[in-house]
Amino acid sequence: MLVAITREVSRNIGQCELSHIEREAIDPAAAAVQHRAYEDCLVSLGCELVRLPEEPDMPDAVFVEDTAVVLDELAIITRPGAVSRRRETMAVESVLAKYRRIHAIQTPGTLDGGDVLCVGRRIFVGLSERSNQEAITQIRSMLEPYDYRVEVVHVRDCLHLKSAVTQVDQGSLLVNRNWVGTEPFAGYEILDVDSSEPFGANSLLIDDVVIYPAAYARTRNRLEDAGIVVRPVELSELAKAEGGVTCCSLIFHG
Ligand code: CIR
Repeated sequence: MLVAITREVSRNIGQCELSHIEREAIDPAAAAVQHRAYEDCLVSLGCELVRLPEEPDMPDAVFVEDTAVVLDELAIITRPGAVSRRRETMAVESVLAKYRRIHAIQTPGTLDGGDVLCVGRRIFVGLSERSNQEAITQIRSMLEPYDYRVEVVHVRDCLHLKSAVTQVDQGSLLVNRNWVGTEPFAGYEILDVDSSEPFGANSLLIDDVVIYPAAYARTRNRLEDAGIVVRPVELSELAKAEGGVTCCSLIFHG
């Protein structure tokens, strides 16, 4: 059974961190409606939801992906790169402790889960504005005993590794080459986002279905032309907080 941890949209999401887009007014109620539809989509694909309550003083808490990395053998609680987000990990750790042995990134390491792309036994970790080499060294010592290969990937001009690259089927990755080089991903088929949709590389693969933002119709056509089954979701309001489809859940085998 798949479990999906989610967290309700903060009423103060308008005070979220922003790095690469201009601040626009965010309607928390509209964001919550979109988030609910996203959760419904997860349920329709077989996930059992564990919903954490809204946190007025944690504007970015809906983006639970950044608080942990969950593998079959263990969970790593992150130490988010943005100081304002550090307290978000506590509630997520309480849930994950029921399912996994817990490890945690220690200071001076910083890591956002959005920088960790797991493809089978290969764990690609983005060296980004949020995640540093110290955290990568810690992850390596946590995971190599379990036979994972941890690989560093440099990202530029975007928030996280998974802003630039995600998995869309067993052997294929969806990539924005302006934000990440493809050299670390030799051996995978590379699908490029449409150049007019730079934020379109963030997709969420569940079994053999890709949850994907409705806004990126051209890239979606490319995915469908490649035989990939796509479930569009409207996430325009959360996109104003620099959020995408991976960042709103933590999905793992329960
Ligand atoms: C932040 O800057 O931390 C949030 N406003 C957005 C986080 C998005 N997280 C993700 O894509 N994994």
